[in-house]
Amino acid sequence: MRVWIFFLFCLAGKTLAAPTEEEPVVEEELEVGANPVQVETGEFDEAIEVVEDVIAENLSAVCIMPSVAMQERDCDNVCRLYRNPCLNHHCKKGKVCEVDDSNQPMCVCQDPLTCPAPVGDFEHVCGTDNKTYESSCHFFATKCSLEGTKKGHKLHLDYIGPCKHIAACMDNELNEFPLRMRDWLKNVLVTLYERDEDNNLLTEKQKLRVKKIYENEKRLGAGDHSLDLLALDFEKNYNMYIFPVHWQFGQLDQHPVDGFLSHTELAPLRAPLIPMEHCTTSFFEQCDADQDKYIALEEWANCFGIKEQDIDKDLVI
Ligand SMILES: [Ca+2]
Ligand SMILES: [Ca+2]
Repeated sequence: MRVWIFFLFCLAGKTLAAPTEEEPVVEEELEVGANPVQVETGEFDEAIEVVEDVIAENLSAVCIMPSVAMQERDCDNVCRLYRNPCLNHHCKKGKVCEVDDSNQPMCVCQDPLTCPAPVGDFEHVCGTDNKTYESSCHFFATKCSLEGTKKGHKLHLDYIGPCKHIAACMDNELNEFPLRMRDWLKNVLVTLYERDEDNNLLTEKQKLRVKKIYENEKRLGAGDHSLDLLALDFEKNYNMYIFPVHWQFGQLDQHPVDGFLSHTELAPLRAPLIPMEHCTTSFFEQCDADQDKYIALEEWANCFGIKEQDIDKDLVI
């Protein structure tokens, strides 16, 4: 349980209300973590193809001014010659932009040697090949070099941190996992609601739904609750858990938004969790009831004990 709480704090520190210079966040006040998806998505977009196009924008701002005396209005035309074609050309993780013979930008695999050296062990990641990579940059660069091969297709980022022995998950432990995760999802949403002063954490629709949970006096507050209490609360206040479970699915189902979670879409939630919660992999494997490698909304909801009649696609949005 302590591990779970630690995980929440780790995430909380990163994003929940991204600290600004004007408004320092006092970490001790945080009771639950941020939505991990918002925290980590950028690190795991291994299979998400970025449209490799050049956005011709604001040339005068990015060009190299050929002459100090040149008027700004003349700059655009002249600067096209000087503009770096890679400047607005985005490549997916593991690739970098290079210019071809005709000065056109293209994405090529990054040489792992060009990745920044990791600051510490915490930057290491473990691949599904059970190999430790120095950083996610090294991992994705390696994966890119294997593109088109069976090995490359099967290689995914498994979890954050160096590879280590992950204890087998016992059946009773597997049953506990959704109890705590469900409670956590609810608490994350309530905290987002409380902190959403700028209206950018939740949509109006989502806010209305969370408001009901927030104002419900029977709500079990965030804390280190026993599994018995969590189970009892789920039984008594089942309705409060329906939206949080749907909401998390919606946060993950982004590439593409199709009602299914791929391995990559699930990664932002799985990868930080696996080293601390040894049942994570078993849990998500079990969720994929038909074993098609994708977790459908129905499978997801079922994993968290949501009844079939309460599964609602509209709640995901
Ligand atoms: Ca999807
Ligand atoms: Ca499935």
